[in-house]
Amino acid sequence: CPENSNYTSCGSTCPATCNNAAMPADCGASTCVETCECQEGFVLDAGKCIPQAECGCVFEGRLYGLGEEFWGDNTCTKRCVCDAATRTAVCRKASCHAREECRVEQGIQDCYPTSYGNCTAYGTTHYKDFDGGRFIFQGTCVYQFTGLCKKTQDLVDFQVLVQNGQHNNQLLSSIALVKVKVYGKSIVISQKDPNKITVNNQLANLPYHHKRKISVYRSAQDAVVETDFGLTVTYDWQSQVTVVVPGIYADALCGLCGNYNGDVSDDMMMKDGQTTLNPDALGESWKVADVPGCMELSKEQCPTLLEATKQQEVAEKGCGLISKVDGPFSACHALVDPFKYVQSCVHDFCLFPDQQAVVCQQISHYAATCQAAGVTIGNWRTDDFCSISCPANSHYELCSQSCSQICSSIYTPVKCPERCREDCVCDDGFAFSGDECVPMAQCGCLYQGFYYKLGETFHPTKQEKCQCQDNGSVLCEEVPDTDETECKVVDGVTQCQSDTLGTCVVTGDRSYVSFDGLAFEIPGACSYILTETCAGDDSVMSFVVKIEKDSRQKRKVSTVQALSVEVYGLTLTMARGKTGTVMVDSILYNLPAILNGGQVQVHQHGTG
Ligand SMILES: [Ca+2]
Repeated sequence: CPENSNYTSCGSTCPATCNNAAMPADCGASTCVETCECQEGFVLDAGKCIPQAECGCVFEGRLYGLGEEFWGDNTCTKRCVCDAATRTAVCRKASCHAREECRVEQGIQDCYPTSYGNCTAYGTTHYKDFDGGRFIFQGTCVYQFTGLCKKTQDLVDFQVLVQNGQHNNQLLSSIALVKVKVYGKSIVISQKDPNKITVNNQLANLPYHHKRKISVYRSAQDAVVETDFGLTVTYDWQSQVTVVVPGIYADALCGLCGNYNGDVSDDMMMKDGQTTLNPDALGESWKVADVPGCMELSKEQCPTLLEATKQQEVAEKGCGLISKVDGPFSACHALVDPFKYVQSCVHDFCLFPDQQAVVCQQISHYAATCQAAGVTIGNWRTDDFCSISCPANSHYELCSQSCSQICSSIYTPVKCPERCREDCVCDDGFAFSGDECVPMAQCGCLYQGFYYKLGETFHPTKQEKCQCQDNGSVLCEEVPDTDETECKVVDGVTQCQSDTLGTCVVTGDRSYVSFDGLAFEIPGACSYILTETCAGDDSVMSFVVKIEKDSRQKRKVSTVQALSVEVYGLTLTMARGKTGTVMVDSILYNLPAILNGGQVQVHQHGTG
């Protein structure tokens, strides 16, 4: 028998529940059944015996949970809450907003939006704001894409930030990072961590759920952040970000996406309320954070645009594909006018002629728009043009509507898309687990809203160490909470480590002291790996530290000429005689430098 119940050979056919009034009137007192009967003071609720005091409220014959909010009528004019103290429903007058209507969706009556606003940035980097305004902005700092500005009680506060990529001091083509701040969570989707996200700086697999308020999942090639109040943010880990907001946010938003008041003439409004025609001025006003070396310097005009247009319009493997009369998108031309898409494709090609990906992103944007409109498109990718390399055990499909081959669908329902999309689909017998296709039997675990791959270990709290095991079960054990172990989030992974640091020292011409204290001498004057993480251990962050000694000349000692650290895909070089600076890849930074969003910090300490 379940908890708080006992077996009886002759129990009531109508045991007491939280809603006794809903019991059939003809409950025969004379008949009895073999059953598990709730103990004294407990009643049956959803198959469990719970204390009677934990029962919810009965309102007009229906049972509601403690604290649950619901509509007390079917026209959404009476909002009720099941009061936990009195266990009765307390109702007040209420109504839907102007841009909402009262209806039933998936069995739930509520106020639902009648319209949605849509703001997109794609390519290098073309913005289309909520009211349809278009501009190009390529600033590489962190900017407010959109967010709530007119705060009211009814609207949930949120903020969406974006950052363009930057590479070797060249403006790179596209949005590289999207940050969604809502309900106290900061969710980052970044080019740097494909197929993953970070939640409050903690690296996480998809899907991720926070109560019933936020859910982040993968849909085709996109990460989708969805909230319970109708905000949807989509980013493809490459270049395209889309924010959809319900109509009640009209005229309450601000940022690069504009105010969403239906009037395009007051878009490109800077933070001080002035409108501008200069996207860089607009961007600068919505800057929320600096990144070392970041700037607003959009390349809007391309001097060779005419030539580029001529070349691309006829190119078999280029922008011309979009509008080609008998091409893969011909069925779409009537529904989605290709003109603007070809234009922005040619524009991006002109700015970045040596980056094929730029053209691919533009064509892919048109392809996705066509598919969203329900058009069947032809195959437009080839092995040597915009090919998608799918991970192991998966294959590319032009029109995929799959939503079942996802491990997490075992535990929580997965939204199936209405229309098909280009996607990498797991081969038969495989399912998507985090960022890879694994045999169905090797699916992972959902635990406290996070998804973990099979075998993955994690620390939900300082005192707990858990592992995802077979069949989705999670085994946790307590870890001794001693002062020597300190847990912290390192690159989004909670790591508990000893706070005693290992130290390895190189001094002078030839002296070395190893981590474990062995002193030895090597007089050589080459480049050496001082230390590096050895392959085979995924649990630690990988890095390499190298030293370069200058070739010994007569009567000169061979001192360390340069020290380089390779970590997080960056190469940091500190060179002799260049005090106060660090070379990051090929760019010289003045100290202190904060890199990769704070993952690497370089600062001067004493004279070093
Ligand atoms: Ca406007």
